Amino acid sequence: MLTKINHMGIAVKSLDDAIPFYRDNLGMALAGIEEVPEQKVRVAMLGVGESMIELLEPTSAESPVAKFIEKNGAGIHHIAYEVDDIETAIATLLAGGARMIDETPRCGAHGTRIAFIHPKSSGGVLTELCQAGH
Ligand code: CMX
Repeated sequence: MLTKINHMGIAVKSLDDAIPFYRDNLGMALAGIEEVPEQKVRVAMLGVGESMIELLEPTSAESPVAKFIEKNGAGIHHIAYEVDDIETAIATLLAGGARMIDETPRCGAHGTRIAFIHPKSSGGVLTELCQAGH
């Protein structure tokens, strides 16, 4: 069902403050910066091998990322696995009793379709399914 780790999401207060460490100190390639209004975040994708790091900056106090930072501070927010067929993956997880935040896919960054599994169903790790855009 899962084909690889697509990205790790890291909550940051400010992309401008966070990007230089990843780009300049760790030497990752900055693939792009994009606002995802539906998720109330601005994201920067940085490449590492065949995977990505997604830095997440909240654009509103109502953003799930703003709430996460308020409670935990900046840090690892979620892991995203790539799937070939997100509808089938969601159906399989629901059939297995998992609690889905999204029972239908929604739009993620860079044309992806995404769905989140509730951390209470996945050992306290917010988990994202991610299907590449067509
Ligand atoms: N990782 C692990 N646990 C998390 C979490 C995270 N990122 N965010 C919240 N939680 C925990 C909370 O700490 C809380 O735990 P306790 O009950 O033990 O205190 C629990 O989840 C439920 O919290 P809640 O108050 O019911 O719900 P929240 O309002 O905090 O929302 C969540 C939590 C996961 C449902 C919400 O953040 C969500 O819908 N996330 C999915 C969307 C998202 O995160 N978008 C941003 C990224 C977008 C992108 O990648 O493009």
